[in-house]
Amino acid sequence: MKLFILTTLFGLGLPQHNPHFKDGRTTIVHLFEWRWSDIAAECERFLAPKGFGGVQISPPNEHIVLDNPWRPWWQRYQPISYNLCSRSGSEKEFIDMVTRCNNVGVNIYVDAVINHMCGSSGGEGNHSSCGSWFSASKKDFPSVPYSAWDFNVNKCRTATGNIENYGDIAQVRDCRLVSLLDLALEKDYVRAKVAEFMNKLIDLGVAGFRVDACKHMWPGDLQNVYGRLHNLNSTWFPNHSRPFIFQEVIDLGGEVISSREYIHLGRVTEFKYGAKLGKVFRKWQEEKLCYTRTWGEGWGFMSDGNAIVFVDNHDNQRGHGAGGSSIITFWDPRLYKMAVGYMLAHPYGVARVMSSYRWNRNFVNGKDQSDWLGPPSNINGSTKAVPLNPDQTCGDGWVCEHRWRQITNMAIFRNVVNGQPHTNWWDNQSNQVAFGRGNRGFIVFNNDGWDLDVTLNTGMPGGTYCDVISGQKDGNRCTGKQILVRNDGNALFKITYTDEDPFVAIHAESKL
Ligand code: AAO
Repeated sequence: MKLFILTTLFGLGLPQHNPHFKDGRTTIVHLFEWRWSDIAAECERFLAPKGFGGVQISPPNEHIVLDNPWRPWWQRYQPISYNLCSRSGSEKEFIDMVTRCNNVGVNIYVDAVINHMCGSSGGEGNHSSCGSWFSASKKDFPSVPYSAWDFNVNKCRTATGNIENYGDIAQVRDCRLVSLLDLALEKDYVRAKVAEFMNKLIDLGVAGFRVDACKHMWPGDLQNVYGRLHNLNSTWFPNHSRPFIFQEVIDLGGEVISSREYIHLGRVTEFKYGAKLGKVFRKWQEEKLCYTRTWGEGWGFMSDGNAIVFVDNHDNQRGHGAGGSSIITFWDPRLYKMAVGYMLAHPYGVARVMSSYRWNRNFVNGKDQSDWLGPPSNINGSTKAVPLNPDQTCGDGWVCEHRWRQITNMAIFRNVVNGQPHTNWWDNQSNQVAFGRGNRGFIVFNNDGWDLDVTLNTGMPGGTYCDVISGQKDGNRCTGKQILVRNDGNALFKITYTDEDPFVAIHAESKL
């Protein structure tokens, strides 16, 4: 417990580890491929009222535009310049989004692609989101400007110039990741250009960055770039606030580069989290939910104050990146709601919820041939708006997991129990578990193939509480299950294994 408090304080104590959430909010949502105008509206109409802390947005800078395959989502991971016009919108729309989200207390975190520019076979011309000319073969990007001098060429020792062996540290950092032209971040000029781009965003009001592909950059180079960053805009953040930095480093163990090399610089993506949680909820390899009593550092994850956690991300929900087939996504909604519910109930890490779009999957020999398909789009390739259905879910192929009642309500749960310890653990030595968060919240899961019917000590004050999974509190009644907590804190829970959602959660603000 002491260790928990210490690491939490330590983590938040490091300046670039603090997400600067407002008003006790705790959760980030990745609105993958959303347009800026839709995000601005979503901040005002949904994210702020429901207590979400911030949005991770897709890369806002100019990117390549590809015809073959047609407008893949991943074209945005191929920068052409640092102009702020992308598939999600113009600079004007970007500024409007940041302003409107900040004004309602929702932070914006930018996905910063600073390791590379476009692929080496990206051609020459104006196939870019703002129409800027570039030449991949000449490594010429006049809109930055970068020229051939600004890329790692002679430093890379592989015959192809690409990363061929993840066991060779220098190769991973000095050669091209999937042929993407690798910026020479050791050069003062490149560092200055990258920092100028990030500072422009900071000055406009963003709260921080998801830094893409950090494994492929030397920690010292990143430290130099981060050291050049401005403090956050004091219109919306306290004076002297440092930008929140969370770094994408895929470390499932067993590779020469470890996430530990980056934790002094900012938080790091804990990829083991979703990979393991997937195995637990799928009951693969003898995993059981009861083993998660020690979830967090006890499972070999990085320390709490350094971690950003997620059940799936935009890569591994479609077979890119890492984690493999254990990753649970919206395609398995029942398991997904439980896994996200577990993450949001548990105190470990800064949590990020994924918000996706549907695509037509096409598996051939276990591999999805359509994993490249971009967001719902119009004939001309422009991204579609996110329309709302009468029941407040999203239409036109946008999944909006963050609007699923169970997930929204668990994001609220996380806010209500913020700062409370993990308490009152119970398990049946199988896949039925329960735990509390001090006297502010309690959650019970039944992922076994039989019913749960048990009286548990919730640690909560006596009273009648609304389950926020099967429904929620609506005035002075519950729209779903009702849980009676006796004055001694005990309550009877019944969850049949056929329940639509076999878990129950109550918290201080769901009390009648
Ligand atoms: C596209 C095409 C390429 C083409 C390129 C250039 O697909 O064929 O060559 O354009 O023309 C995204 C897409 C890419 C796309 C790229 C650019 O995913 O398909 O390439 O945009 O448009 C590595 C990196 C990690 C990266 C991940 C995808 O370390 O940083 O690959 N993620 C980020 C973004 C991602 C983006 C980029 C980076 C590039 O989130 O969306 O790419 O900006 C091991 C290593 C990992 C490595 C994976 C790659 O993982 O550890 O570091 O990730 O391999 O597969 C087990 C192991 C695990 C291993 C895993 C592999 O689980 O335990 O360690 O297997 O599956």
